This record gives sequence, structure tokens and C-alpha cells, in this order.
Amino acid sequence: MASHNMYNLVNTAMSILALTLISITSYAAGSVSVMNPYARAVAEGHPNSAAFMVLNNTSSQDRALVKASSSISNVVELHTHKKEGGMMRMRQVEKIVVKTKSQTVLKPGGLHIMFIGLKQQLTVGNNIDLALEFDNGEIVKVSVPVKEVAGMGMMKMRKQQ
Ligand SMILES: [Cu+2]
Repeated sequence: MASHNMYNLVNTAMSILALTLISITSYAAGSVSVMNPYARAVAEGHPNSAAFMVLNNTSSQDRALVKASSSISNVVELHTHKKEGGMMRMRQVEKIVVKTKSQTVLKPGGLHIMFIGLKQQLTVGNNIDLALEFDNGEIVKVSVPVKEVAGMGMMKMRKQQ
């Protein structure tokens, strides 16, 4: 029957759409993929946290991460660490470049995505939402698992004093 065929067609189209949406949320879209993302678990009441990952650019052009957003904090910034007067300090950066056919590693003590003004507790085993926007308009949505991450360089230095 014609109407039945039409129903099947719509059903198939919706399944394909659903699969496409799922693949975008779990990993990557287009030329930049996000590998091994994780966010730092923090104690209740702690105002800030950070996320780390490997950005992999398979395209023939340099890319740059220009914006990150998430529902878990009031502000999300792109950060790096710089040594100033023997202290490791965090600095906001405009963008994080991923060269063509290369990877850029975001890791503790280096480049990271900073969550400022947490709205919720980050507990090991939970996942947080993160959207990464690149300079070509590409947006990659990632579900980031919360993990136990060793303290930042800055915190270690404070303890030694
Ligand atoms: Cu930071």
C-alpha cells in the first residue's frame, strides 16, 4: 500500500537523522575531532574546573578553536598556563590553534578549557556537555566524562611555599 510505503520512508529518514545527531554528540563533525576528553572533578563549593582533550585536525588547513560553551558554568574560557616570576599562572587566550594534519593537546598545566562559576558539582562518573566552535564555524558537541585529575601546577607551587 502506498501510504504504508510512505510511512516506512519517513521512518527510515527519521532513523538516519537520529543516527547523525548521535554521531555528532559523541565525537566529531567535519575536519576536527575531539579525542579522549575529560573534566576535573572538584569538591562541592569549588567555583572552577577545567576540561582537557586532544584536538585532531585532519583537514588541509590550519584550524583554531575560538569558543567553548557549556551549561555547567556561568563562563567558559580558553586558557593556557604561563610561567611568570617562577609561578605558573593561567592566562585567557583568544584561540587554540590546531595546525593542519596535526594534534593539539589540552592537558593539566598547559592549554585547557576553563569553567568559571560552576552551577553544579562535578562528580567522578558524571558527564558534562561541551560545545566547541572552530574558526570555520564548525561546532563539535562533546559529552565529557568527569575524572579525578591531579592538582594544577599553581596549587602545587602554593603548597611548597
Ligand atoms: Cu584556567
